[in-house]
Amino acid sequence: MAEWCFASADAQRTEQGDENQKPKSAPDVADCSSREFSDQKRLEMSMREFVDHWVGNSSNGDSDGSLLYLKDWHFMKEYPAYVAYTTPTFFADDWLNMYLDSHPIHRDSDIANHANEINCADYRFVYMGAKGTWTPLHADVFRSYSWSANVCGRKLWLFLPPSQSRFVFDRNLQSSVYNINDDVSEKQFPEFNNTEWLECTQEQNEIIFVPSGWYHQVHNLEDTISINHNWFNGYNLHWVWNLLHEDYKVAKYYIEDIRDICDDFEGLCQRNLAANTGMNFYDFFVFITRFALANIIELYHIQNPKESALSSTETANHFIYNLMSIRNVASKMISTEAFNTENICNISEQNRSAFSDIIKILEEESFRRLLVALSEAYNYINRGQRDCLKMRDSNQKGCLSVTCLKSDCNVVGHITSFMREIHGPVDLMRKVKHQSLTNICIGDSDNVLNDM
Ligand SMILES: O=C(O)CCC(=O)C(=O)O
Ligand SMILES: [Fe+2]
Repeated sequence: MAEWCFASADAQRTEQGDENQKPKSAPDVADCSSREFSDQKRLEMSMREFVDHWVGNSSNGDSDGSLLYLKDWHFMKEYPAYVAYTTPTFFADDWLNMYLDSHPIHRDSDIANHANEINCADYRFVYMGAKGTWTPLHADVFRSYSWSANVCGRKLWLFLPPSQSRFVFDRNLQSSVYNINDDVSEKQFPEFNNTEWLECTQEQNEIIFVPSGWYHQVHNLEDTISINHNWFNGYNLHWVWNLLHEDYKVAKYYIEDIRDICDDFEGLCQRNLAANTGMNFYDFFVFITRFALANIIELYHIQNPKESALSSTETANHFIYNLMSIRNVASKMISTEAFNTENICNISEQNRSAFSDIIKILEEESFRRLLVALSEAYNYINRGQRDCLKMRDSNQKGCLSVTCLKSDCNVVGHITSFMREIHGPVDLMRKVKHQSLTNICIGDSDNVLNDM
């Protein structure tokens, strides 16, 4: 069970991403020597103040003792024209950042307005910290994967496999250990002694991959600058769902006693879930519906070699796997109270309109951008960057996908022949299984699904 803190300053991207609310001039600076709730204390300062502090501390050799760590700087978002780096191929299948480049994470106005900047955030960061700065024990936001590249400096990473996560929690599964190097109280964390840590030093120019759900603590062994991304895709989508589901149960538990006096109990649970976890069930459902559509379109184009610039069974299998992963998650959503008949009827218009009318979605500019991004990512993954750029230049007419070379492509007709409206996870699950997806996938895909 994840830590749950309604009003905590748990602003780091472990759970919430509240740091994204800060304007450009106020980066997220952690004071590594002070704890605030389950995270390090955050300080208000400008980038210049941060750099002056760093340079001052190292040049006069007379440190003022504070260890300031600039975290979660949305460098790519702030300086898109600078193109400091391109995402390494292994990490390019990044649904999270692709989506946030074209879509808001929340649709409900009360959540979206409340956290406007979270709503158009990304999860591509720069971290900068002097020797001795560190990040407390955590598992990453949405239980995403993360990768981290050291531009300069060195980091020490301590990892705990998910099978041992429970050992860092207290008896009530309410709070987790903050610093594994502290004298951890056996009374509070009775199983901590059972943990077995994997240790790894990351040198300059090296990249670390953090798998979903692995708790980790990180120390800068030298002055270090790194690039850090969080992302998820068809391979770890179930981790995202499992976290949302766990956090949802906690959200409900906390307000169960006011259920009877609440006009919209489910709505309140979902608002609290979005505030705590960064996304709620409806946000996630919109997300997976759109990725289902995008993957169906890509699959349609790749199935017929005459219509496809990329004809590869491997790539087709990738799209099929993605679709089965989405279907698998949709099948788990069905049994939650949030998607029972009554609550489905109460879903806000903003959310409903974002997943229900397929033709409308296909016409949206934001969906088109998502599709182009997905298509480019797979081109990049499959063919390498040079070919990918060539593909981009030959952008298509008359078709939704950049991978399609036919001007009279009928992908919209194909989709709407079996999928016009989506009312909830049941529809999504059924339609993703529809025979029309592909002639080859259904037999295989059921096996894939059984293995998931
Ligand atoms: O580099 C750090 O201090 C923390 C990085 C981290 O937690 C991550 O990339 O997931
Ligand atoms: Fe992390």
